[in-house]
Amino acid sequence: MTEPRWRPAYIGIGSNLDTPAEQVSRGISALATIPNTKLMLQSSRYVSAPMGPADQPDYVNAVAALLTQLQPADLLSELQAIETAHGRTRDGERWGPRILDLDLLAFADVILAESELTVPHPGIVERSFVLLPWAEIAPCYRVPGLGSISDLARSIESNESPLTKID
Ligand code: A4P
Ligand code: MG
Repeated sequence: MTEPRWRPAYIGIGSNLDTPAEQVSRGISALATIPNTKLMLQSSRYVSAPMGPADQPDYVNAVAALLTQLQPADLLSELQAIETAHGRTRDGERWGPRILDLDLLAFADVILAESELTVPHPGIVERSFVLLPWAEIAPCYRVPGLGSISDLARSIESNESPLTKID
């Protein structure tokens, strides 16, 4: 279901398998093909050590800003279809390695707390690999219930393991 107004949505892109930097770029290109949706901005790509199980390769992450006429659940379905088309399987361990992970970080001023879709994404506040790229493209966006991206990014910068910008 679509509606006339265009609302912002922010997508976290991550990969740590099969040339992750390229997977992230391909994932971002695929976002531009979602119906009734425009890719507005994309951050640089960053490398970081894995959060969670340490016996997996480093991750490459980025954040993209969309404008969409889709409902949040329909946008999530589109993201999952892109993950599957890019070879993502869902039988791995929690926080285990993956070819392409597309998380819906936030959707306009929407707050949802369902297992199929929780927005804002619950991991935002402790993840520098989300907040630092997001701050590049949307520092003034206020995450519903949490505050501005620039404030959230500033509060995590000092106590998190480093990110390396690759472009
Ligand atoms: N779901 C609920 N809310 C959302 C949302 N906002 N966005 C549901 C996306 N999905 C959402 O997702 C599991 C279920 O969550 C879906 O069925 C969906 O309906 P998934 O993508 O299959 O599972 P996952 O990604 O393995 O789990 P999870 O807990 O989302 O993992 P994360 O949080 O994505 O973490 N380290 C670094 N450095 N960089 C990373 O990107 N990523 C992870 C994965 C671990 N360590 C990392 C990184
Ligand atoms: Mg995920």
